[in-house]
Amino acid sequence: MHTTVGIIGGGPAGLLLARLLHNSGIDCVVLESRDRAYVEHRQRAGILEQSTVDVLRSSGAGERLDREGLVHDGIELRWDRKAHRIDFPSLTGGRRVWVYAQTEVCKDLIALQLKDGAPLLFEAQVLAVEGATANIKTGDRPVIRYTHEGQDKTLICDYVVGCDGFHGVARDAVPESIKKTYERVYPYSWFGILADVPPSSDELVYAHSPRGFALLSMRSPSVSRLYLQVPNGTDPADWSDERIWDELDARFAIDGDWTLERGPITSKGVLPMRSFVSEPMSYGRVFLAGDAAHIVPPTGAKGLNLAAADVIVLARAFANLKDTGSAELLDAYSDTCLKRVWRAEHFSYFMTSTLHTDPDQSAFETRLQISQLDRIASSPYAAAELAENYAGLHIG
Ligand code: RFL
Ligand code: PHB
Repeated sequence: MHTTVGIIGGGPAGLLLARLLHNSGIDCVVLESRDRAYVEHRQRAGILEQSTVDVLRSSGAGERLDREGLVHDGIELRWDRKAHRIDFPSLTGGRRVWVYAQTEVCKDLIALQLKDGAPLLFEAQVLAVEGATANIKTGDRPVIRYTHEGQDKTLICDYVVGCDGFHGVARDAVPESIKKTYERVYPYSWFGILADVPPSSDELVYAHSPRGFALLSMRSPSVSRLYLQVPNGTDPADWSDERIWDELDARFAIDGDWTLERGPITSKGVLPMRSFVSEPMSYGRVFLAGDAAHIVPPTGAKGLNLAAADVIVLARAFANLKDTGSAELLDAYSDTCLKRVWRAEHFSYFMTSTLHTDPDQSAFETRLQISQLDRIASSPYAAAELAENYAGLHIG
């Protein structure tokens, strides 16, 4: 089998790239190791930036998002038993964010792809990418080796895009001699729950507390998504529903009128936190996009949006190659993306380290966090810096 662009991974990055290439008349094949139900139900991100919403709409995947997505104009920060709202449109020249879960983005893109898009193979496990060469101009074609329906197969590609997440194989195509990785593993995790109860706030609430961080988010007007900072290695089985609600109550507590509504918990899971970047994001005819190239801790809600931004740049570069014969944009792909990636890495690190309590944290460091939060509440410039980063920067 031969294709122009072989895409490894059918998460948001791979599925969106396939849609954008299809719309530009460029053929591709998507190889996804999991089955369809798994990809459609994997509980992950929940916030879409304006630019992610724009690309989903313009690519034809925005219909249900426009019907069911919740538009949010701000977030609330809590600390020291106080609450402060950050208003995005007034601080960013009109930008806002959408609550629409990654599971729903994937369902919409998969439905479109199976209706009229390029081939999307589930349970196709990629073993390796072979023949990536440093020279994009040579005729050498990379080959994807994979297994499907119990057989070993090969896919010959003009280009390969690794959208196979942090644990994927595509990153191995970049030789160790030129690869540089940067990493930070955090000394805490997030314990996430879904609960059948209307969210107790119209907007997301990010809470700093002496007991650790908590986040109130949502999936719909009737489903809440909540997170608690917990020690690494926490077993969800050790947390009864009552203990979870009591801990959330304690961390969100403010002076004044506010109640956290409780309801049946339908899912529990623990998520470790990591910052990671692998440079460069391309080697010869192989490109990396999304979590395959970089990971952020979820406190800034950037993971899914970074993946979307990468594939927008990449799809534009492939379209330019098709239309003009120039590989200039493809050559610039890694540098173009890394500028935005490092900004998001910094913002995600900033949100994480400002709002969480490190197990070894000193009283001095806690006072610095409080002082930083006070500054955001008292200065429109500090608030605008947060709002711009959260609602999404235009870089690349
Ligand atoms: P994905 O979504 O990981 O998709 C990669 C896809 O590649 C497949 N795959 C392979 N296919 C074929 N052959 C192989 N050898 C393969 N190896 C892997 C996988 O099955 C998968 O379908 O990466 P992508 O597309 O780059 O999208 C990125 C986002 O998923 C990610 O940034 C965010 O979801 C991060 N993230 C969160 N971000 C937030 O902003 N808020 C969150 O609450 C949040 N929760 C999460 C998360 C990431 C998580 N992971 C990866 C551990 C919760 C979790 C559990
Ligand atoms: C979510 O709804 O899952 C969510 C929202 C905001 C974040 C992280 C996760 O920063």
